[in-house]
Amino acid sequence: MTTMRMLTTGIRRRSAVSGSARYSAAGLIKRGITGESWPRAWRDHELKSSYDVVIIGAGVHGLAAAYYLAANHGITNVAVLDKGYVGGGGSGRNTAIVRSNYLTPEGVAFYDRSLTLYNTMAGDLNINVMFSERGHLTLAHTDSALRTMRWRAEVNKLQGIDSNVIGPDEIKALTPSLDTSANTRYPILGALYHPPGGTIRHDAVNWGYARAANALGVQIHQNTEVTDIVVVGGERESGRGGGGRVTGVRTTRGDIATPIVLNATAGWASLIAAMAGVRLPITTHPLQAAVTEPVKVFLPTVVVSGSLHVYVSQTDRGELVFGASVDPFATYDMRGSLDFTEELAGHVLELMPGISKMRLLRQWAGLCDMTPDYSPVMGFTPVEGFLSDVGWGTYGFKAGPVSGEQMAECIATGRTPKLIAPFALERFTAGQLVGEKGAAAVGH
Ligand code: PYC
Repeated sequence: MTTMRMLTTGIRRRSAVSGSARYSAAGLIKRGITGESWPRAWRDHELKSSYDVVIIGAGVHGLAAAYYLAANHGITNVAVLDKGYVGGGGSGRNTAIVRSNYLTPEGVAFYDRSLTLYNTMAGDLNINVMFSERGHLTLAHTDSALRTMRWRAEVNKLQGIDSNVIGPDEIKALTPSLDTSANTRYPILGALYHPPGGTIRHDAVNWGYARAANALGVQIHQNTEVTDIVVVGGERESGRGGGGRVTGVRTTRGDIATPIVLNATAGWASLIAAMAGVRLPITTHPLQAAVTEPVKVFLPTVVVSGSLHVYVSQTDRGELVFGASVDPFATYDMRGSLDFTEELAGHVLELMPGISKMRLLRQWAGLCDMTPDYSPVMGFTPVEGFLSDVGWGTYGFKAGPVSGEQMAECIATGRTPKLIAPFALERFTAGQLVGEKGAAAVGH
């Protein structure tokens, strides 16, 4: 394996933005008084002809990987390429929910590390990420759903995660606007309650990582589309993804030589992997979301109903943000649809009939790369120097920090960290799936 070990100068944590006077409270007051504008959070650069690491995708995963490469491993000759803009893909289109109440021990440990990083992010990156640890309720409307919630609670508790099953009275006390009466089509029988879950401002997370990575010397190249990945040796032409070694990438702004390419894309992950001759077990589906007009705060928790295919939370601005399951067909199209809105509104009103007068303001969609076991594909691939951090389904945002941290370690040491070992591509041939479907936010 090509590794970056030779490039590291030992593990160290650096942050060029924390404590920087440019972003201090005094700086904020000064700018408020003088009207002076803020410095650019990240700079534009000419594309260099070579980098030690090229990361494809300037979303939370790619930016976090770049940041941790620089901050934890001293690897700064890194380019993050994106065909669009920073956080313009799934990282800016999600519903900003974070949690670690997964179903498998592997999933729980992994997402818990992400939550830990989210907890310290405001200080680490010196940016207000508006983390709101408001508690997360996954409602159960059937006996089988309740059984899954109990199962998850036990797996969670074994790993020290705060997560337990509560009944309708406790649910009502936590979230009075929910209809917990027995007179509904699908009465609420109980819920998995996960107090550490909540929401965080997704744009601030993207910008925080971008700014911090840039301050440490990483180059972020927006509007720079990768058109091919150069692999020498191997069997790329045969389409079997056998071997070979990465030597560079071709982009719409020129060619780059590099020994390491990290695929940190969402929506286009299988197309990028195919450029290196790697086949991924992924199908891509749109996921729609919607937001209402702002109203006074009344919904104190995140509410998810797998049976009704809906999750909802209220932003600090007062809007309700809703999501559902992915559209049931594979496409790269990101248009919203009236079908979705109608269905979503119907299900939300079954949960909270009191909000029937609220108006929907807008809806949007993002792309989700779904794997057969609802877990990601992380780590090395059969092509030397080509690594993957993909297959994030509808749960990619919450995994951004830990994925960046672990992929940076993987690249820097040339070894697969324990936390991501279960998510290797080989699991699909070895038959060792990490089945997380029961812990996806909604049924898919
Ligand atoms: O898995 O918690 C989740 C989630 C929320 C929105 C989409 N997925």
